[in-house]
Amino acid sequence: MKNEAQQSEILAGSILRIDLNGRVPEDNPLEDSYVFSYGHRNPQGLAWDENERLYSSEHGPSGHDEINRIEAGQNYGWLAITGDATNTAMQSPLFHSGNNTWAPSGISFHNGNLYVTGLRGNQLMRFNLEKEEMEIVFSGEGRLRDVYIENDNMYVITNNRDGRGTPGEQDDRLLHLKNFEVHTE
Ligand SMILES: [Ca+2]
Repeated sequence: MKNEAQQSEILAGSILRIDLNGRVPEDNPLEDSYVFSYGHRNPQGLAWDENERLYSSEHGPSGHDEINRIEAGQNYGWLAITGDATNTAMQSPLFHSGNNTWAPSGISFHNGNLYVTGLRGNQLMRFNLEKEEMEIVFSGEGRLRDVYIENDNMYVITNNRDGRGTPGEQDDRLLHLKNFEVHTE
């Protein structure tokens, strides 16, 4: 089972691209295949920037969670490489968590930044793609599952009732963050 992510003809361990009628798009990288990229361990979130470049968040085996830029037909390394390891035939992540755990889930792009919710990390992270910096912009509400941004309004949903969290009486909740910069505990 573990080697399936390295086999581009197998759907497991892949990011798929499917048209709205369920067919394989003609310009997919592999002929007659839904596979858009492979070598993934556990992708959780996808988002596009204003130039239609695709990014993903991905859970590592223990730490080594990843943020990747996804390009057609590329191999993202699992389980041959993790963290800073490189292989000329594989793509290394833009960011990884080292020995920390982000458990990154939903992601959203806004103004040059990728916003990423964390489950076990209990935080909303902002990755500046140009400066290659990560900072925590929001925490204190437990496990966060997804983030959505529209017209300078940011929304996150908690995920404290999934059996792994410590839910409060009102969980789970949809939170409206009126100022991206504030409320870090
Ligand atoms: Ca990888």
